[in-house]
Amino acid sequence: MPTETARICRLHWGALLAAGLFLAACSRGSSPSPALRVVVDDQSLKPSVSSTAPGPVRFEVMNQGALEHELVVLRTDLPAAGLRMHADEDTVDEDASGQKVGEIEDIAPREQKSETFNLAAGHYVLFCNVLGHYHQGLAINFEVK
Ligand SMILES: [Cu+2]
Repeated sequence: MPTETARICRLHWGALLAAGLFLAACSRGSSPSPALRVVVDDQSLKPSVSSTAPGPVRFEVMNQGALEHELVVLRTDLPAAGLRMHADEDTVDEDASGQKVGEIEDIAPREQKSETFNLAAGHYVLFCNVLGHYHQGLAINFEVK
């Protein structure tokens, strides 16, 4: 029954192809951007881990405070407590302090916002640059290595 054999062969090839696509999808899925949860409230900004590997990192920022916040991802040689301030002393001078890699703005209370940023190895500071919030403690060191 040559036609039946051919049909079964096609089925097998179909199954193999499907399995191959599935494996390809799985191997892609096995190395997704690692998620980094960051909880912000009105006195602190806390990432779920203090370091991560270089590459794309998905920041999932949850605002548990009563005020609106933001997340700035700054690559810098400065420590979290030593960023350069604008003359008003209420906001960080981002350009003078380092290189901004990403920012998630306008995160309302109880809101979660997510974005993926590509991080090279180095020292970073994660902070909120809403007026006065840096001095309220919303800044923390973060390492990519
Ligand atoms: Cu803030």
